[in-house]
Amino acid sequence: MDIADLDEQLAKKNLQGFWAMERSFGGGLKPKPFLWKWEDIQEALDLASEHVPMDKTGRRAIVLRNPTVEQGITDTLNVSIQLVKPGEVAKAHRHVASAIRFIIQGAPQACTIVEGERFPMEEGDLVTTPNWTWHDHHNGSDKPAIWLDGLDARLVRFLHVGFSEPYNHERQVVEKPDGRMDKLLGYARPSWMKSDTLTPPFRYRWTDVFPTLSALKESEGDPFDGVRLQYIDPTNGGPTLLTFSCEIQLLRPHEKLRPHRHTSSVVYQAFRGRGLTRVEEETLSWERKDVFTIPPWNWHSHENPSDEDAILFSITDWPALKALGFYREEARS
Ligand code: GTQ
Ligand code: FE2
Repeated sequence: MDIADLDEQLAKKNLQGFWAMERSFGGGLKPKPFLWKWEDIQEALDLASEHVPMDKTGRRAIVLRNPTVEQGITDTLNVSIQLVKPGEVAKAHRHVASAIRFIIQGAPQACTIVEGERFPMEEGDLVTTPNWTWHDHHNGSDKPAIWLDGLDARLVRFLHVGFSEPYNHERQVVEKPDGRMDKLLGYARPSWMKSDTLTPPFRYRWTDVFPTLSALKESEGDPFDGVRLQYIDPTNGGPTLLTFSCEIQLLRPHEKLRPHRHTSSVVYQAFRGRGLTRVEEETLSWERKDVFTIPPWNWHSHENPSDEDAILFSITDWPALKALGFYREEARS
């Protein structure tokens, strides 16, 4: 019997010789870097705003579709840009996938209600809706509310753990006072309370984050990521969420950072200014609000060739990779 005959016989019994397996790492599609220009996203939002009613899906979101991954933007993360018109409600639900909102255009009257508490959404704020927390979005302002949604939905789907549930009303009752979570997670904490969520929902105000970033402007910073902050889980000082981390970095005028690579994927949105990110053979040239992605184990480096500060917001799956023992990084010597 030759090996081809054996392979055929094994296949009939749903068996396969190890010698016949696809041996390349990962196989299939190889994720590539990709950049979306804000003007294309804005145009899509304008069209969706005109033609897609909120009751169509309950979320008016434009998904950033990286053609080199099976779905979504990386093999673990999903990113969309969501728009809620004045007076609209994106109805309440919850799911295993954790989500974050990084606000592109907001107002004090726009908010996400998470677990019965209002979290206002103003430009530059980050609001989390962690694993299995109820959430609905409202826009009580007179301009569209627009934000970047980041979710670990790709990872969740791969593992077939995508439980989700609609709420029994369009909106949650606001049963907690504004700013409750801020107070509970301050420097002095109630000794008797136990959290009823895996990770607390939280609003990281831009007006708190920006002063920290500015105060560190003269410091050396990280050789690869410059002056970078991580949004921490206030209950344990760990990453923003169990599966992914949110980060923000400032690139000073004419700053050129060193190249490195890591097994985690990153999705960036330019929040202020412009710059260049070299990824393997490509140069991604980004301006305000553009979104781009760096795949695992791709050499990359950032540069701000302009005379103004540049600020990059990012989400990255290193917490999931570290938890599983899959995280590695390497600096170019
Ligand atoms: O706003 O709850 O972009 O559940 C994808 C899934 C947004 C949301 C998305 C979601 C949401
Ligand atoms: Fe959701």
